[in-house]
Amino acid sequence: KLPAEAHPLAENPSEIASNIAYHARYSPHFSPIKFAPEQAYYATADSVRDLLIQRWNDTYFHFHKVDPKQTYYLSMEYLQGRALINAIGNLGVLHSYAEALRKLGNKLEEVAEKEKDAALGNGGLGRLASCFLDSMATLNLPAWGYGLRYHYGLFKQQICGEGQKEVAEDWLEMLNPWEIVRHDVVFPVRFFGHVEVSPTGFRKWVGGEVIQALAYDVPIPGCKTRNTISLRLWEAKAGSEDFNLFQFNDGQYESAAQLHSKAQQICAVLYPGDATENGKILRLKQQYFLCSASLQDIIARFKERRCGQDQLQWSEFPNKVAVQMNDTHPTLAIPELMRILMDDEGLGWDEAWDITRRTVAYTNHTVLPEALEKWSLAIMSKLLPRHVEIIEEIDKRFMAMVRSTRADMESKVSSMRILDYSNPQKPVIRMANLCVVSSHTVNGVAELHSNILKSELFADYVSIWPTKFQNKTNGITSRRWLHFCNPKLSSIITKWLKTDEWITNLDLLSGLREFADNEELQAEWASAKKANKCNLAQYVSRVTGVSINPDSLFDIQVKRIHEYKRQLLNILGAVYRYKKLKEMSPEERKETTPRTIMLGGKAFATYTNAKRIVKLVNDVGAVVNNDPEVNNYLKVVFVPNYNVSVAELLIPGSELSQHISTAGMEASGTSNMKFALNGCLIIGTLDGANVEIREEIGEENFFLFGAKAEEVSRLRKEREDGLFKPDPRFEEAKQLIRSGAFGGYDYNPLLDSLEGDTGYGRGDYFLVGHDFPSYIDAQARVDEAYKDRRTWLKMSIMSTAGCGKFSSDRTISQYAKEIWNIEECRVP
Ligand code: DL6
Repeated sequence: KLPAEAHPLAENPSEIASNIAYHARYSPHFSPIKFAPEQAYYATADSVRDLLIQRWNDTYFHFHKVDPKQTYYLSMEYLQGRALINAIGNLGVLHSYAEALRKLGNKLEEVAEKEKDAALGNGGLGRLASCFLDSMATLNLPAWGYGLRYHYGLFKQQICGEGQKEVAEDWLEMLNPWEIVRHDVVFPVRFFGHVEVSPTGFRKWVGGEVIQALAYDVPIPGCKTRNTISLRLWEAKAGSEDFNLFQFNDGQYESAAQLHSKAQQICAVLYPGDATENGKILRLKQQYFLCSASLQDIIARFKERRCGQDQLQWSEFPNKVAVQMNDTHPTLAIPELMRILMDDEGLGWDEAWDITRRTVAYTNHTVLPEALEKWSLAIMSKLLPRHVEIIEEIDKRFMAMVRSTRADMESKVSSMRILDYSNPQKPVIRMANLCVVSSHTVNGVAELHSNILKSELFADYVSIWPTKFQNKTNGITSRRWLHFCNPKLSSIITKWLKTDEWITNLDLLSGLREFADNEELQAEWASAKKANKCNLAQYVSRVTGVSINPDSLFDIQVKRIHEYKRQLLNILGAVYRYKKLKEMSPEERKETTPRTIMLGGKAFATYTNAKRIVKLVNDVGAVVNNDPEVNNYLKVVFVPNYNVSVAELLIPGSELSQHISTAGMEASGTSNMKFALNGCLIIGTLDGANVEIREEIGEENFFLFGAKAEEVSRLRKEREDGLFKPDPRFEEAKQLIRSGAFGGYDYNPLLDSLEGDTGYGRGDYFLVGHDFPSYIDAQARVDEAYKDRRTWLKMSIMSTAGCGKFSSDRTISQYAKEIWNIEECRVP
């Protein structure tokens, strides 16, 4: 029986329980018969929303009154995960809610599990955006996130006999209690059409199809503050006037609602396939939809805050607005801002360009050539004819500037310019070049990556604009990635540091160093880890049916499946380990360190080799886990459907994690930071943020192997020239797979991609063969180190203690000071 209803802003457990009961009764989403965890989840979320809304409104009004310079973060991806624990944790009412639910006969963890992950992203780039929002709110920064409200986020991964199967993930199926639709915030977004020129030469984009962008806002509560900012997700809609009632009544149902169906396509799916021209147009539509709606909104706010002024001072705009483009996906913000300023607001080119340049900044997240976006000029001209004129003008002026100021760079102009006519039949627009030319600041996401940008990818631009390029090493939020997901370790840290201030000042973790040798701390640390491992073992058994030994070393690699991330190196290592175990006597086996190797991650649906890797891991697991001779010493498990919530379970239970990309290829990585923060040791290459993590935690606490970034091109050349001599251990591992030991699937094409001389693939472009022996040696060092429990625990404590730098609060403070020039605006 539910208790009587209470005040919506209740903060003590009894009142909260009544408030949850109120929502169960008066905002029901289910039949009024039971109050099982699912019903309890929706009623609890509604109750938390009551707490959030007042703070959210206060924040909005405070920003409106103070009118500070604001940052707008434009991203096609956000990997928010679940919101409930994060919200009540940041609001400081987690224990009260747990108690309230207990009074109602439910457990908070079970209720929280009913929430679907908001997976509006693919991997690190989207999760970074979500960590950044948490930090912006916590640091009281005047900031907003903008994105798209995809109906189907990242697919659900199922594992079957053929390997990975993708299933649509309908995260909005049962209503999203964390969003509020703002029916008053709607902007028209045009596609196709043509440019009209007036007799005075004024250019205007007209015709085509016009879709409405409708705002859905998601609250982002800061930790230990009232500030609650917004993530505004755009939904595409057609109006009732676009519905042709005459045609409908005439039985022409499809054509009657044509624009509605076009609108629906825009936000239907995250990363729709782009192999066809239709697919390409749809992706470009998504990007433009985000940019246009967001900029119209930003400009409307700029005007609203100046209403009553005689004349708008457009030169003030960059003093009030910072737009950060999360990779090149929102690049169209540049020509869109130019278009609005010139065509709608009547500014001249020079003024519009000055404003645009002072407003936008660009973060690069990859150096992989295939991930650097290029759009066909033909497609862009069809969809966005006015923007193409603007892009062509930017390109023309850029070339003229280089030629007039840097005659010595004439030979570089064709590779630096925005338009690429190297194939005159199919010219393309290079989005990264457009970003670099138009932004006031360009940044990489770890020191090594930013240096590669400066010395290789963007080197020519550096010689023109030496101060434009910066580094902003990525970070993660300590709230979600330690305090909430690992409450046991969090309490131990608070106890030993005698404060919980570390949650918002992660540098304080360094205070753990002085206790790293302390036996009492080590015992508590070990017991938290053991409890987390047992929890993880239960989960693995539930989702895979494989039972794993919580006393074995838990070794985890979870991330998108990609050849450069080298899950193949991991699985070849596992195969080698299996072979060696098989060759040992039973006595010898008993001397080894038992291991459970877990891999997880999604392969892009059309990426064949990545899907083969997923299948191989599963096939190897099926043999190893069922081999009674070795399965006490080795298990190989593929954890399906890796997402934020699964990561929150895996990371606290990890002891070793693999960050083993070919050096120079992983821009930063952020899961490396999450694992290290949770006391997990890293085996890794000198790549991305691994370099800085190793510096911070101490090289003695990091299992390093592999080629260095500066050696990679020479090694590739040697490989090409047939000078590479493979290590016999590498050959053994491949041979065992080729022999069919792991089932009848033909893995030869996958393994051939690791050979230099078959003409297949890129001839071990990712240097798996070169790094294999040093990887196996590093794994042997891991096995030895694990046998010495006290040393291992000390290394684990030192890892956590060294992670202060990797707080996204630090990263965001640096963006605020060094790129956005914005300041704290705390709600009183
Ligand atoms: O910066 C966030 C994240 C990095 O940690 C990863 O190293 C990097 O691979 C990822 N980049 C992308 C690139 N996508 N595009 N375009 O996801 O960014």
